[in-house]
Amino acid sequence: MGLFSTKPVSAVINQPNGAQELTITVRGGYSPNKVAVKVGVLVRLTFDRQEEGDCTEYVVIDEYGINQQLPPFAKTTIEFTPTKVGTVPFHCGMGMVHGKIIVGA
Ligand SMILES: [Cu+2]
Repeated sequence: MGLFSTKPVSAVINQPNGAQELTITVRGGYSPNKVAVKVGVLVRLTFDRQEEGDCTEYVVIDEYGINQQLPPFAKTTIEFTPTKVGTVPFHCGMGMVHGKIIVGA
């Protein structure tokens, strides 16, 4: 576990072009690891992966069928539109590091 994995952080997302956009740093965890979004609006998350190795090579959002490879030292963007209010967990391919997307009305 790394530098960013201990303290939960909430983040407000900007909405340029009608989308909810945020960059999440990936280095020993996700920073921020708690993200607040609105239901029914496109979410565009850019994972800025600042490390290599197996742990964070994939990011998985089971609820939206996302299992995305994150090349080391590169930015990778995923998109989905949350369809219901609640908490959507995401995690690395091994289920070792975790984050949450809090979907609100
Ligand atoms: Cu892992």
